[in-house]
Amino acid sequence: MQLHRPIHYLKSGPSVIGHRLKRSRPSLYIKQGLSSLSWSVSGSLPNEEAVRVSRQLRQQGIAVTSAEELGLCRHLIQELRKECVKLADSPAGLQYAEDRRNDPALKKDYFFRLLGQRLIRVETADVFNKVALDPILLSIANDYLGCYAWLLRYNVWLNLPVGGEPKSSQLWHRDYGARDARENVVKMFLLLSDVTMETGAFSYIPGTQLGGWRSRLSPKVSVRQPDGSLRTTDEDMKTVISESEWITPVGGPGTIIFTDTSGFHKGGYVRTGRRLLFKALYSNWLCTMGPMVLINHLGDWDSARGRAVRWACSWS
Ligand SMILES: O=C(O)CCC(=O)C(=O)O
Repeated sequence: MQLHRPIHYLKSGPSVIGHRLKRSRPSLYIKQGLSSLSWSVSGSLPNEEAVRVSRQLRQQGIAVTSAEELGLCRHLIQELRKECVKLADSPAGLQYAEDRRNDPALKKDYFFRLLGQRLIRVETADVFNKVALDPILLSIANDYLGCYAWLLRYNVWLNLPVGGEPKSSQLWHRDYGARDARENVVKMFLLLSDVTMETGAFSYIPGTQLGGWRSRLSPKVSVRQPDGSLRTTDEDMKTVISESEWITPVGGPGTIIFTDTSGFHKGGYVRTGRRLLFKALYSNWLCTMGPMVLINHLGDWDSARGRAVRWACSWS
């Protein structure tokens, strides 16, 4: 994939684990090279829908599908939903999941990470890591990234209405992390509630991912956050690209969005109700956003699932 120099929205993020690891573990360069070679020799997509999704992701930076269309295990997805709803309905869970940053300008009071805000240390296979490491989902990330990708993050997201104007990730932005040709990310959002415009749908400007045909889109910076990150309001985005071209997937539980968030995106502004989803982040590199999951052990499960799962956990 031909990548342009990142534009100003993609400036370096804060120093986090991934950045430190990158400097301290040169063997990761070798690992990454081997993973690309290995995928190019032995990687493949399991079905037609996965092929379509990967192709569309490459063209647009976003592709929408469903657990059913991709042929994911129905029982696993039902179990995931049950566990996530249980977490979202628990007052103690909400307290655990709250963003505890002190800075009111950065704190996301509308957003809860129900598996916690800290590094997740995996000692056993559970429904969350089984979904994040599902071979069909992994194959799409691998195909897009052109290697056996690393699973760097997963969590359960709950968004609630708090009123006021959209802020932070509810405004248009690009993610840190994809700073050069070596660092690409792809996120997978598996919706677990009915998601509409009212309940915080994700939006994306197609083609704005690194390497995309609109990668140089440069709307006005409407907000400069205290941490230096940049945001654009809907009004300013409309001046460079018509709203009719924005992609805002809506859908019920089981809807899946794959997206490269180096492109312009926003979401999670809930007017009424709530949004519940499962998110996983895959990368071909320890991107500057940093890993938030450390997989130590999955019991017998990982060896049974094969090469892609072993690679996905292999950075840690
Ligand atoms: O909550 C959303 O839909 C937006 C998510 C987002 O900004 C991100 O994943 O980088």
